[in-house]
Amino acid sequence: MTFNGYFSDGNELADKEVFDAIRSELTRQQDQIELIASENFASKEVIAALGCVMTNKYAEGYPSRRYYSGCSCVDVAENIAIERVCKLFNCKYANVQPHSGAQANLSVFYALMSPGDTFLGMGLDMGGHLTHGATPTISGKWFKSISYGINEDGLIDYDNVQKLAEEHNPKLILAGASSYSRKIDFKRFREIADSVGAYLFVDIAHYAGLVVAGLYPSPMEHAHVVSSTTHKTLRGPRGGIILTNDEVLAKKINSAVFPGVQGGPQMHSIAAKAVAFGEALRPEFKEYAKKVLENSIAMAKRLKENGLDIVSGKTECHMSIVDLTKLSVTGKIASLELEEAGITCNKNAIPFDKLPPTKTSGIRIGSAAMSTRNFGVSEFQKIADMIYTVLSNYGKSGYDDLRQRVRGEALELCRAYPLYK
Ligand code: DSN
Repeated sequence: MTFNGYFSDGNELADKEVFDAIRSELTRQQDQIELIASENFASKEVIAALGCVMTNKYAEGYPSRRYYSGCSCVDVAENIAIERVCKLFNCKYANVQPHSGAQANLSVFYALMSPGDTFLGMGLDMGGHLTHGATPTISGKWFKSISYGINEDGLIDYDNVQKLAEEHNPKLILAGASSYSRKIDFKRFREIADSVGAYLFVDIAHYAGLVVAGLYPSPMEHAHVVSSTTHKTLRGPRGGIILTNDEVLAKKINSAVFPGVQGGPQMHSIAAKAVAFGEALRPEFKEYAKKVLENSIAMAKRLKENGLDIVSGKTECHMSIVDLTKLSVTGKIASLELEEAGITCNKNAIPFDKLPPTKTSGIRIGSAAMSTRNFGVSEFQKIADMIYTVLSNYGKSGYDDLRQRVRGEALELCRAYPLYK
């Protein structure tokens, strides 16, 4: 395993215990079908930048305005990252320092609200993210968070969002989701926000790569502020970004990220973000995103042909939420059994789920990672059949052999499309 590229003496890690864990993780990634909708495979170049000497550098502040000397080289990397991400999303200002999506969201709250302020976010059980107001998080504890959700058809209930906005007069409305497979109407959200004088904050963590490719609506012309992670459909290193077209808000956000929420930025990670943004600017990335969407639609369609329900009836992005209520498996069992069969995904609540979040009645599947490995429509249709075979036979006689057979098929598929070779 010498792909790291940062030192070439073949001794990347003398620490055998840790190195063995890393090597095993590489093998796991190579040999399993990865359907976790929030995961992807960053390029070797991105991983090389992540493992570089910039990890040694403190650079509190922003390019040309640092609290430490010796920042000229990391300034170059951060400026490249900012310039590239602004070009990607067609926006004027970007902060590329958030260590994660959660840190990015916390920074936006810190910039735009005070403790006790009210905001609207999509409920966790309805497809929203933890940081969109769920009670165990700062977003739900330090602010008065009001949840909106989806209707019986599994679609965002915009009339209800309008009603809640009028009733609660929020300071901010947060649009975006972790498990919602349909296009979000950002224009409508902005109209609702304007009608009550609220900020519109959009979190596109899941959809960012598709937004870049023009395959999912861009919130940039509607939102006051946009956040994202960099490692999902955008296929970069783990991390967060915050974007805006408003100069005043951009300044508030910079102060909120540092010194408000974070200390020193992780400059190796910012260098890796710059590399990933460069990759996403290339025409090949649009081709990749097109495949992600085609593959996702094909997988959902095939699952439906097999008799399973997809929440909201279809997908318009890289992910689908599969409703398992017709089968005798919970989301928890399904994700465990599929892992045994060589397919990783996660349990996921379905709208109005009767089971607790630790069990759930659904799973969430996504196409971003295996599309990076060049799986096409026929491979994704095969994966849908494999999922159905495992879940519909769970607990029946001969099940263990059948699951083993699927494991073999998964391995064969993976070996046909090598990763990091
Ligand atoms: N936990 C991520 C996801 O799986 O959607 C979001 O941060």
